[in-house]
Amino acid sequence: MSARLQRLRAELPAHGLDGVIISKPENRRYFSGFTGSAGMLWISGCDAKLLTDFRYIEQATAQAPGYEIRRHGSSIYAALDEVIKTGKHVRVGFESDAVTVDIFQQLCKSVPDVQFTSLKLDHLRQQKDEAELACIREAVRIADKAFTQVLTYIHSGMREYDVAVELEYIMRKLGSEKPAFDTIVASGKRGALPHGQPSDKVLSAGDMITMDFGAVYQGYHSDMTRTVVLGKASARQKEIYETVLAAQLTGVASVRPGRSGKEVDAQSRRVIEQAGFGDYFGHGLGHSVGLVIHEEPRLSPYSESILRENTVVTVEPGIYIPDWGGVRIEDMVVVTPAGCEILTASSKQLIELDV
Ligand SMILES: [Mn+2]
Repeated sequence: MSARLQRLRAELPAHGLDGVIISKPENRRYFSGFTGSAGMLWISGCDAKLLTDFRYIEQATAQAPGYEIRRHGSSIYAALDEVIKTGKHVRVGFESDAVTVDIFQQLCKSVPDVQFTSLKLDHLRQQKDEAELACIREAVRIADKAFTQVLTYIHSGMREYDVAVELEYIMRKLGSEKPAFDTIVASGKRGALPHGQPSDKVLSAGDMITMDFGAVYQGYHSDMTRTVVLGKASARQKEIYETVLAAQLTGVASVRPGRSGKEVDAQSRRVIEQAGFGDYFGHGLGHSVGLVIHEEPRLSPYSESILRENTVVTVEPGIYIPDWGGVRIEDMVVVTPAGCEILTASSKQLIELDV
């Protein structure tokens, strides 16, 4: 944690801040190790304090050894006022992407002698360290294994719900803390919905089935998508699948440090456009993943963010044709000095399942 705290403290002077209040759960966890659901950090040049309530004192003491743990009573804001006053700090940062208007008004009322400045801290989590990468690899491994297992379970006559529930059950049994997000299973024409929630639609021969799912291991997420076909693929299904696969491979090949999110997106998107399906790929190519399922930087036509080493991103092009269906293929990759390493191990060849 101390390297992370050092990087955070190094940011303070540039913002003219004496200290910062951290309330976003993922940042609270990242900078302290504390995984409880309530509490705030107060970090200044010399202070590292964790304010939480009765329920979490023991846990916080064990998880955040570098912090002074303060138990607050009915108001965490009153406790915050005490802590900040003790240090005589006046310019205080807060996370504007996490603090609601209500909380901000409460802060201003309860901690009156302070000048608040908004800032954002998520970029400090962009480059993953070895411990984080190990957790991500495990989350990826669980999802890969669940995919292999669920293929033996899928057959015609079952509902999309059944596939989604089975995937989530297998991942839990393999050690996932929870689903990384609401599992997507979209089959047949419903495959045209990029984020199709599983429904009671019954799977039948000839359906393509898009499954987008992930595991969580020690707070870190994985995210993968595969599209398979129930029975033999038609020529059209093969054509669209191969186009998405070519775009996916091109996207992966263009990930490297120094590239912007929009450059990588453009390389992959061009493959789909040149095949004549440009109108049917309406979302960005990918996103970063870590303690949160969708993190910055994104890979999209609008992303000026520059990829850096040890950033973990998804590469997930798709083609979605209304009243026909869709295909998406998604891997997670980690940016390396020369390019990237693909984390997701599952095959990307089109799988034809027995009906
Ligand atoms: Mn994704």
